[in-house]
Amino acid sequence: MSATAVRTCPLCEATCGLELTIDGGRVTRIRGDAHDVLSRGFLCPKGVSLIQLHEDPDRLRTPVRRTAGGRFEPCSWDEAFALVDAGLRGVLERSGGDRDAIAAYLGNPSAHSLSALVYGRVLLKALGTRNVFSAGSVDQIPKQLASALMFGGPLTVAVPDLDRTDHLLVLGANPLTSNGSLMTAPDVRGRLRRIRARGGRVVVVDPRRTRTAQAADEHVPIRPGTDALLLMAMVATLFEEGLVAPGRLAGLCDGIEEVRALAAPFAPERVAGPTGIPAGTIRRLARELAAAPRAVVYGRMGTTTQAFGTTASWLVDVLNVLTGNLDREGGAMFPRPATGDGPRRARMGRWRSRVRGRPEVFGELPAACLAEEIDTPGDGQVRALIALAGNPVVSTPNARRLERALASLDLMVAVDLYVTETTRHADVILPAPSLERAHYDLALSAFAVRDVANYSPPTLPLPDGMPDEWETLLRLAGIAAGQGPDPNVAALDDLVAAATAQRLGVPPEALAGRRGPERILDAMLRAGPDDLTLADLEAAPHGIDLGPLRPRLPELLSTEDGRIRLAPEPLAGDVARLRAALEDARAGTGREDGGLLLVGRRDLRSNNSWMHNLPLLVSGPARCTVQVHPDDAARLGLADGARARVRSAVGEIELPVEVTDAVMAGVVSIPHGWGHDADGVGWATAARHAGANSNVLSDEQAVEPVSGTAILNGIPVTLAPLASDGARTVSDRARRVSGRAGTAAAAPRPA
Ligand SMILES: Nc1nc2c(c(=O)[nH]1)N[C@H]1C(S)=C(S)[C@@H](COP(=O)(O)OP(=O)(O)OC[C@H]3O[C@@H](n4cnc5c(=O)[nH]c(N)nc54)[C@H](O)[C@@H]3O)O[C@H]1N2
Ligand SMILES: Nc1nc2c(c(=O)[nH]1)N[C@H]1C(S)=C(S)[C@@H](COP(=O)(O)OP(=O)(O)OC[C@H]3O[C@@H](n4cnc5c(=O)[nH]c(N)nc54)[C@H](O)[C@@H]3O)O[C@H]1N2
Ligand code: SF4
Ligand SMILES: [Mo]
Repeated sequence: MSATAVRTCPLCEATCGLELTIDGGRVTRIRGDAHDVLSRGFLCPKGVSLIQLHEDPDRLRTPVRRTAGGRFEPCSWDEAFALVDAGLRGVLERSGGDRDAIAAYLGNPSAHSLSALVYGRVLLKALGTRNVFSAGSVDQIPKQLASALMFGGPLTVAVPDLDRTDHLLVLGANPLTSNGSLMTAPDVRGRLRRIRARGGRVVVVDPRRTRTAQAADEHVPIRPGTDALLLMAMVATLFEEGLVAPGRLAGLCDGIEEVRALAAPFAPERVAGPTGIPAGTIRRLARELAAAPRAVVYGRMGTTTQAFGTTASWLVDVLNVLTGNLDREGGAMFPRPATGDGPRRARMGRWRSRVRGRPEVFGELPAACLAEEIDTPGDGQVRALIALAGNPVVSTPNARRLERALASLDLMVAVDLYVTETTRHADVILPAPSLERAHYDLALSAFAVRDVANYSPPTLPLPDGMPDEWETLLRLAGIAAGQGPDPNVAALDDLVAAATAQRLGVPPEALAGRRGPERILDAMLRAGPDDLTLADLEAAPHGIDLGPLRPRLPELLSTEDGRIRLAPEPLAGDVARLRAALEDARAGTGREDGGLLLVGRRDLRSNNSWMHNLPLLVSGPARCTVQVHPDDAARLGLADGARARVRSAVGEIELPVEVTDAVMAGVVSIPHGWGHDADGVGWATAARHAGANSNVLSDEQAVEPVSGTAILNGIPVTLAPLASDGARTVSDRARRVSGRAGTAAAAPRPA
């Protein structure tokens, strides 16, 4: 007898509803849930691959520990936690109780996990370290920071009201491939098609002709890292041509005149050369934006992880404000999550990183600083790392340095599904369940293009003896708090729940009978704006539609004076740096050296670093290639399909060339998340499709100064053909990689 279950896909920000067929305790089929209130049946190939993920023989199902021989072997949960307890005690003893000796890194999947969102925070608090790092500082922090400076809260991020806009200007985002980011919107293709069908216009600014650019009315190629120049020139055009019309926002805004003055030096004619966009096009883009009845500017990875990431993110919303499109239907709007708005005040600058002196932002330090905090001796040196759902060796800059640093740690504990490029350095890896857990998008519902609430219960029962991820995190928290290897997890959970209920003003009796993240979620829903309860969501397996986005200003503003700051410090102050960059570019620091600028890209059948072990997703031609424009290929003697060496200031990698005019001349593109040929990685399939790690090329010293976010787009590189005798074949590499966890050789580590 087969049964069906529905659950939300946890893999990307689109949060598609899935319908799973279950036969004899196994998931036998996955398709889109036609009744899901947001995704309406849409899904991508990754959603289907959850079956392979669940059944992947390489996925860890028991804890593993490193042996004296440098291999991983399975161990019991009690043994694993005892190792963690002893390890942490040792590190703290040697550091004289300095808790900064323990660092934590939180990876991307923790933003999709109810357990991690609720109990990750508890663990961080118990660790008591200021050395907290996350994938946010190789991703969206510039957008959050710009939003916080303008509107007050770290989560007060405006998202495009895709379903009602008449004009969408996209910069540095490829939602037809990524399925959207800081914009939870399943089926972006359909939503863009509908914009055009209602007479609207879609324009994409990107150095590559992406799938999104192909589906748009217009593609505007831009030289990497110059979006802030383009956006400033558009702002200058609006002022110059009398097109500034903030409407009702005028009375809520400070700094409009300051913005006029800041933008004045960036006339379209001056930025045309550096951006590669003709002045006439820039003026037209500004006029079209101003003229559209309802318009919105949206920027993502290409605008955040670059040299002017926070500036560009700020200017996106400056344009939305100046054209009267912020906080109005069809413009850039603020969702209203059913679980409440989260923290009102953004906190930053309370402490600095030990080595480089970078200020914390929202409680974390830049991931680009992690390696130096480990490998630089002195007081406060990091000696232990807890890595939760992250693969920083592949996803953060200067991978080689970070690898060496990880290998030198006294203790590394990972909570992860696999032995990865990162977790192979761990002493203990604690696995997490896959489909055997509950799901609610606590984080992503704050970025959805429509307000929805959708809870999924566990699809399958937990295997015998396997704790849920929240229990693992709480147990780690108890250990970190000094309660020994076997703290009372249920009692800790009661404490967390009681504190949450009190903070939210929810009577604890109302939550009786629940535990874990469900109890906390229930409390948040009850305290939220829609007066929902978890029982309401349980009764609505396809989700509850809470309607289209609605205006939320000024109520949502949490700046000190409750007004929008259009020209906040330190962004206004940093415009001097942008002016200097403009002067440099105009003086022609060109790329006559044959140098090229490297940008990233994503592929529909990939998800950062960790889905390359699923045959369904890696079949077909190799996708980790360096894309090169035909003119550059001809000039450098690079043939399509031949291997090339790509070199940057900090490293070099080798990979196949893909000659294509989809990238503009002077730009090359390599996807991140690859390079699975390291010894001891427990990914047999991924090792056969290893690719190369693009973050060997990114420079950990190159961070965007305002936010500390790594510059991952616009990296200067050179390319050279690889003499064929120097090239190792993919299968040579695969042979060096031993199979799965349990037998995989662990990374060598100095004594
Ligand atoms: N050059 C370059 N670098 C980039 C980017 C880029 O565009 N270019 N993009 C950046 C971005 S946007 C991001 S978000 C980061 C991602 O950076 P990371 O988050 O560090 O890396 P991921 O590849 O997402 O690795 C996630 C890990 O979590 C594990 N995992 C998956 N699900 C679970 C779970 O439920 N529980 C636990 N405990 N573990 C789980 C996986 O096995 C994997 O090891 O990469 C960044 N790096
Ligand atoms: N299939 C798939 N989906 C994913 C992921 C994945 O790895 N694979 N990762 C998920 C994650 S963690 C995230 S954060 C999102 C990211 O979602 P997106 O930001 O939509 O995805 P990217 O493909 O990184 O798009 C960035 C675009 O910026 C362009 N670009 C590079 N430099 C510049 C520049 O200087 N200026 C401009 N204007 N453009 C530039 C690149 O060519 C690229 O097309 O995707 C999520 N979804
Ligand atoms: S688009 Fe994202 S959420 Fe939807 S099925 Fe694909 S991976 Fe899952
Ligand atoms: Mo991301």
